[in-house]
Amino acid sequence: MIKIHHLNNSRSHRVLWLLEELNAEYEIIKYQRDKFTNLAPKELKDIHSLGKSPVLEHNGKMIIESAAIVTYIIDQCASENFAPIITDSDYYQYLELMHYAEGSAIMPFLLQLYARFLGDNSKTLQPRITSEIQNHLGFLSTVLGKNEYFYRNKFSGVDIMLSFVLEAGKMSGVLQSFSNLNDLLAKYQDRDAYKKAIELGGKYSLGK
Ligand SMILES: N[C@@H](CCC(=O)N[C@@H](CS)C(=O)NCC(=O)O)C(=O)O
Repeated sequence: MIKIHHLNNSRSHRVLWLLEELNAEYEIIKYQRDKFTNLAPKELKDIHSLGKSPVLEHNGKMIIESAAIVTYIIDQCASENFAPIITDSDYYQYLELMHYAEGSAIMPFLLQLYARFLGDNSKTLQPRITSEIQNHLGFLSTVLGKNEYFYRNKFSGVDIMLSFVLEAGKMSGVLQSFSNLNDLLAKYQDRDAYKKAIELGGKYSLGK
C-alpha cells in the first residue's frame, strides 16, 4: 500500500487531496512541525536525508518532490483518461504546468517568507519579490482565462500542483486581485476530497 510521510500544515496536504480525489487506498504517517522553529522533526531525516515532506513510500521505493509524487500516484491509481499520454499533442503543456508550480511559481513566495527574517535589510529585495509574484500570478491568470481548470478545462494533476501557489497567493493577500484564480481556489477548497484531506492530515492554515 502507498504510504505518505505527511508533515502537518504543509505541501503534503495536496498529496492527500489527490489520493482522496482518486479514492485510493493509502496510509498516512504523520510528523509535527517544531512549535518554535516550524521546521520538520528529525524523524523525517530518517525517511529521506533532506528531511522534507511529502515523501511517498511504495513497493520499496521512496519518492520525493510533489510533482513526481503526483505523477506516480496518477500512474498507479487514476483511471486512463485522468492524465494525458505522451503522444497527445498537448502533453508537454501538461508537463510544463505540472513542473512550473515548484520549479518557478513558488519561488517569489518563498523569498517573501524568508525575507521576513531579514527585517529592514530585505528592503532592496522587496520590489523584485513583489513584481515576480505579480508576474507569476499574472501568467497563471492568463493561462486559466475564462476556463474552469488550468489544463483541458478539466480537473487534473496540474490543479493539485498549482493549488499551493494559489494558496500562497491568498496568504500574501495578492490573489484577490486575480479574480479567476481567487474563484478557482475557493472551488478547490469546496471539493469534498480537499476537505477530507484536511480532516485526515490535520489543520491546514494555508490559503485561508
Ligand atoms: N519542492 C518540494 C518542497 C518540499 C518542502 O520544502 N516541504 C516543506 C513543507 S511545505 C518541508 O518539509 N519543510 C520542513 C523543513 O524544511 O524543515 C516539494 O514540492 O515536495
